[in-house]
Amino acid sequence: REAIETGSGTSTYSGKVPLTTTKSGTSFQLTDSARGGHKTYDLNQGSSGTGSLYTDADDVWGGGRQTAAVDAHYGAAVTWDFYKNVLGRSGIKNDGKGAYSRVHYGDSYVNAFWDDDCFCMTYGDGEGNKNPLTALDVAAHEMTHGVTSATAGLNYSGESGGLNEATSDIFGTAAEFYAKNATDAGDYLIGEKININGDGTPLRYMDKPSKDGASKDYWSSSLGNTDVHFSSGPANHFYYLLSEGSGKKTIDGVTYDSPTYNNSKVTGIGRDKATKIWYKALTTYFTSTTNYKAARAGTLKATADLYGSTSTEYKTVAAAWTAINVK
Ligand code: ASN
Ligand code: ZN
Ligand code: CA
Repeated sequence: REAIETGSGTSTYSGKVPLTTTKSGTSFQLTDSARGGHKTYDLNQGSSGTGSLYTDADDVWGGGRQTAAVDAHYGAAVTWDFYKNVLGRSGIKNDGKGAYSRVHYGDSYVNAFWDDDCFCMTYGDGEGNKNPLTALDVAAHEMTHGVTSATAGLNYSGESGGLNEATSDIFGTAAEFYAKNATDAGDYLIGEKININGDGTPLRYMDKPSKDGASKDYWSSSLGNTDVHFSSGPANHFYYLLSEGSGKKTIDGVTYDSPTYNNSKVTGIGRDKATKIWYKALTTYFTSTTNYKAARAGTLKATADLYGSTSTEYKTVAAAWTAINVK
């Protein structure tokens, strides 16, 4: 007999968190039956197969090999809840079914990824196996690759690839804010918890993407020739501007300073509306070949559907695209 249980865990990056588990016989496993049966497995430094499903005797998780699994299982649950409660989507394919996570991939592997073939997320342990890539925004970023694949199917190269990457950063960030986790508060930074640069700086910045030294702040005709993790910059910047507006702003202790291409002033409409607009565009108007110009048109249509074509929201979406040089 199996029953849905509420356990708890001590994570790497999110403090002490609740975990939804399943009791099987006398032990508990990382199977989230409240969220489509999403499971978390230990690859134990391997790089293929499914690994072993995590089990525990008392449903209090963490320590040793369990710690990264706590982050991954919690991150998948938060992302599931974000999609369900904010966007009305039930799972990656909107079919109520869970996926699975694999942690402890490889040796000193400094990345995490979504794979359409296994329909799963995988996390490395970082340099020296010391900083697993399991932070909340990273988990939501990877899971969102599954959502993009199941919806618009944005091709992972050229401008559509940048929009694919930005979609993962956008909902990764929205999910992080949604979590209201006291240890990993929401911000417009990507991967700020995983110390991927060794100096505490985040992987990416949405207010001014060029702060990472490689991402673009604005659209240009050569944008499609840059790596998708850098051509995402202008769309991340669009989302920040649409949410919070241009110029200086401090949110929960983090100071942002967002420039615009034409020195225009953008007044944000708030993150919740920006998130709903991007989601409606992604699931209604974006296709595999959507480029930046088509993304402007698609988000404007989505905004007209949601708020009307004479709304402040509509005008601000137009202004935010113009502010990243998409006319
Ligand atoms: N972590 C990377 C990403 O999700 C993996 C990749 O390059 N696809 O974008
Ligand atoms: Zn990605
Ligand atoms: Ca973040």
